Amino acid sequence: MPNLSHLIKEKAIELGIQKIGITEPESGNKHKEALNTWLYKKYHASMEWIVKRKHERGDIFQYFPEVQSIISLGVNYYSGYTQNDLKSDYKLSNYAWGDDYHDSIKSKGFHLLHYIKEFSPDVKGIVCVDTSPIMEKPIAQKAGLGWQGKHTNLITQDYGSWLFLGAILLDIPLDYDKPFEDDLCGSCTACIDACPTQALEPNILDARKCISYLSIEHRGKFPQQQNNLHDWIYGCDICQEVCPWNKKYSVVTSAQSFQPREGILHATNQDWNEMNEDGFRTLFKKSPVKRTKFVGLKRNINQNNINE
Ligand code: B12
Ligand code: SF4
Ligand code: SF4
Repeated sequence: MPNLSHLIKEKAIELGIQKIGITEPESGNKHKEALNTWLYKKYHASMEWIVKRKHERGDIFQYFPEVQSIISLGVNYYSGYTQNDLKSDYKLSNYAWGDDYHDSIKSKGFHLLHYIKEFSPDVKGIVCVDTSPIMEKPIAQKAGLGWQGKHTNLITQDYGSWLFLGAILLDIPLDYDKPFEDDLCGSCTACIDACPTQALEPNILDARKCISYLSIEHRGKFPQQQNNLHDWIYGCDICQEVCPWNKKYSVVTSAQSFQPREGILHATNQDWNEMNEDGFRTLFKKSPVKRTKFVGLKRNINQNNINE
């Protein structure tokens, strides 16, 4: 009979998870230090929720003391469309064109946990997708999925970086995979050069300057020196669009739920400008765009109009 780690990987593929790796948790590592430095430099902008739970985010044992294994998951969301396929001049990040990934990946994670319980009924597990206080990118690197590019996102050799990440924390030991040791960015600096707001230093992002932060997480008016969203009304994909790994290795996902909604593809500038709260609610039902709320999206559209 194959061992549990092997069965988990087979089941994950069956569930539509393209990348999976298992790693042993460790505390007091270099990522904790990097997180603290990042926070000290105020690169987190107004994301106080990161500061509040920094001890857990920097040390997984503070979050789940019994953890013995971390299963890292990667799900491909590349739809095959580009920003040029949107009718309007406004741009909306491709991760938000379809259904909310938090729901679909959580559901896959819970299926997998349920499956593990068939073999190990007393196992304690936590399914994490984005919102748990853990560092999903360094975990994925340690579990062998790929490396953190200079734009800081996790890149894989077979899908590029258009992947959502998640993790399952378990209180049982499993077979651990080798970390991904190579940095396959080489001498490339395309992401750093293309970022219109100079938000990137190699491998480090200053969220205060990042359009993704400003358009999604920032609340209220924009600071004077950071009010150019460069046509983006939700998120920003520039540093990933220019990455040679995405240009060469993106694979169109088979998940229908990540395909762009018709209402997003076909909306004109006028449609965006005239959108009311009901229209927002209908178009973005079960979409990640809900995070910014109607007022946030309107603010972003208006700001782009001012800067035109
Ligand atoms: C906070 C957050 C943001 C913030 C800050 C982003 C950031 N880079 O930290 C904002 C709002 C800006 C953001 C934007 C986006 N995000 Co976000 N975000 C997160 C979140 C919740 C936490 C990330 C975190 O811990 N940041 C803290 C910093 C310190 O961590 P770090 O980036 O890993 O930093 C490392 C490096 O700086 C490194 N380092 C420091 N010095 C050096 C030097 C060298 C030489 C090296 C090699 C490394 C190194 O050390 C740090 C630790 O390893 C994660 C989910 C999660 N729970 O992990 C999603 C997550 C990272 N986001 C995600 C996505 C999709 C995005 C966007 C692409 C969305 C969009 N299109 O608009 C953008 C990408 C912007 C970008 N270039 O990073 C995905 C990334 C998937 C992937 N393939 O990597 C995640 C994993 C969510 C998910 N579950 O899928 N995000
Ligand atoms: S998401 Fe956009 S603004 Fe943020 S670092 Fe990447 S290119 Fe720059
Ligand atoms: S654009 Fe170049 S430097 Fe940036 S992440 Fe991709 S390969 Fe690395």
